[in-house]
Amino acid sequence: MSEERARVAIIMGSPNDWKVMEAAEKMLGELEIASDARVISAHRTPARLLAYLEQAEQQGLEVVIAGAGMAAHLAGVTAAHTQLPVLGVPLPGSDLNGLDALLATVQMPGGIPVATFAIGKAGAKNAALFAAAILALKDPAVAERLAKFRESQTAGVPERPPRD
Ligand code: RP5
Repeated sequence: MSEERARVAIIMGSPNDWKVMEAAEKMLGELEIASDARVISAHRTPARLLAYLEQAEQQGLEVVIAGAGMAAHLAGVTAAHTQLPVLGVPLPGSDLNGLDALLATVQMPGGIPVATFAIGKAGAKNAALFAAAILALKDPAVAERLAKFRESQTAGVPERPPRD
């Protein structure tokens, strides 16, 4: 967590998830958005999850990115306990390569939504960009940095494929 007040929570079910979820922190950092990364499991540390969510809004958090693998309940349980937007990132690593987590995260029954992203690092990065887009609605400085990121990304795409 940077010294600035965190606006985006990045929670994950296991320390083993960090190698993927750090992509979210990195992307937010590039956009100068402070985040708070925590290991919180819906299964193994349910009390920690409730305690964290109880104080999330008071602490100034505006979006929660939740990454989990296997029977990935973290994003859904998080969404059940907060009205903050919850962005779910299904994580690979299981024998099913994250397809299990994708289905568990995306197949929320009607009533409690979880916005679900791609499996793995691409999902973690896009969840960060989506969090930025949410903040940008009311924060022109974030909107400007997001626009610059996209411009620079576009400029970085070559017109022809590389040849050896
Ligand atoms: C989930 O179970 C975690 O998000 C992790 O992706 C998966 C396996 O956890 P570990 O056994 O690697 O700690 O809750």
